[in-house]
Order: sequence, then C-alpha cells, then structure tokens
Amino acid sequence: MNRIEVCFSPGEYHLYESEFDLVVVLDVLRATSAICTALDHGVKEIIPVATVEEALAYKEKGYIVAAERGGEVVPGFDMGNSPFSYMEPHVKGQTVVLTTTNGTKAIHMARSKDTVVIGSLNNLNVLCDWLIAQERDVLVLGSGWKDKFNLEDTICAGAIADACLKSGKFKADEDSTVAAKFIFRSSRDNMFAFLKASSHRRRLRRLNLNEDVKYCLTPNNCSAIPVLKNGSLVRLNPELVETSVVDS
Ligand code: 3SL
Repeated sequence: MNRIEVCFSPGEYHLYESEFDLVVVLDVLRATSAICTALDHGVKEIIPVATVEEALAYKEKGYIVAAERGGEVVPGFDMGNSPFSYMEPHVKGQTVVLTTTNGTKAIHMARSKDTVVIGSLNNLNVLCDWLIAQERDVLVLGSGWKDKFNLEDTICAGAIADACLKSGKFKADEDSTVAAKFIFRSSRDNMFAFLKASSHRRRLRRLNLNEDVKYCLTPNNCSAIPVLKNGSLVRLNPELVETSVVDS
C-alpha cells in the first residue's frame, strides 16, 4: 500500500519532504492551471523561475517571458499568468519562461525530487490515473499564498487524494489529507460558489479575472501532465496530444 499525503503550503514542506520523492505541485489560481493549459495547447516547454530578476535575465536573452506578482503582469514582461494567454498562436511550439508569486516558488522548492509533476483541476483525471499507475508514495504540495493555507489548492489536493484513496492502492496517515478530502467533497458541486469568500477569489475578482477563475475551476479540460525535466516543464504524456480535448 502506498501513501498519499497533502501539504497545504510551501511553509510546511519541510515537515513532509524527506518522506517522498514524487511531488505533485498545485497552484489552481492560476500558475499550474496556466502551465497545464500551455502544454495542452502546444507550448513546447515552460522554464519556471523563482524570481523576477531571473526572469529578466532570460528576457534579455530574447526568451518569451511571463511574470506575475500579486495577480498582475509585472510591467515590462510579455505576459502574466492567465491561462488564456497560453492559448495564443504566438506561443505554440515556443519556450516560455515563467515566474509567479507562489506557484513557481513551490516548483522551485520541490525541484530536487526524483519526480515533480504539475497538477490542477484542469488535468485532474489524467493525473490521478497516472499517479495510481505509478505505485509510489505521493506528496501533493499546494502553493498556498505566501506560505499560508489556501482553499483552492486544498480542494484540488483533496480531489487527487480522494481519487487515489478510492483506487484502494493508497492510504493516508496525515490529518491534512483527511481535511483536504472533506473540503473537496463539500465543494465539488459548486467550487466557484464555495470559493466566493476565499481570499484569492476576492483578489482576482478585484482584478476583473472572474473568467480566469471559472476556467481554472473547470475539471478535465486538459490532458497534459507537465513534468520537470532538467529545469523545464515538458509534457509527460505527448502521446495524448492527438486526443487532447482542446486541440481537437
Ligand atoms: O501565486 C501564483 O503563483 C499565481 O498563480 C497567483 S495569480 O493567480 O496570478 O494571482
């Protein structure tokens, strides 16, 4: 029996990291939803970087660079964190460098692990099927907000834990995993309404980004599983490109 556990935020990662070498990083609003969307729509690779300074260095070398802080595009950069920007024809087949407030920081923290994959509600089923087939212990790491707990990553982490536990191949020991599962089950019939009072939904509403939120809360509209290889996020399952919902 393998273990699946949920770590609510990067601030708690040190409590879990030594027990796992397969980590799923989530930042439902919006970094990992954008990354799944990008690879699903034919972006060749995403290079996640932790700081705006690193992103700037890539920009000076001529890369397409996306930078977000506090939900907004950092002035001087090509694009931000909206999943819709990664559906644009000019990014198809390209390398995109990305830095975000929380998501790329969490990816950076997990980078020394043997396997780091990217999750979201958008690629939920394909990711869960893959995790169940691995027969390995799994840590699901929410990006949270500046090291604090957030609801949207917890819902997604709970959905992943729920599916893995239902397969009968996993067990969970931590209360964080049990709590995530219950939060997912309480929210699954209307996640958008459930998150109405959440801090990040309020933040994105103030920025007129409700359509982004609705997209990010739509399960299974992507088939890509992004995996970290030599510092870049690439598609783990390119064979599914042909059958991708969005590309068909
Ligand atoms: O924190 C992050 O990495 C971002 O996804 C935040 S936002 O959705 O762009 O506000």
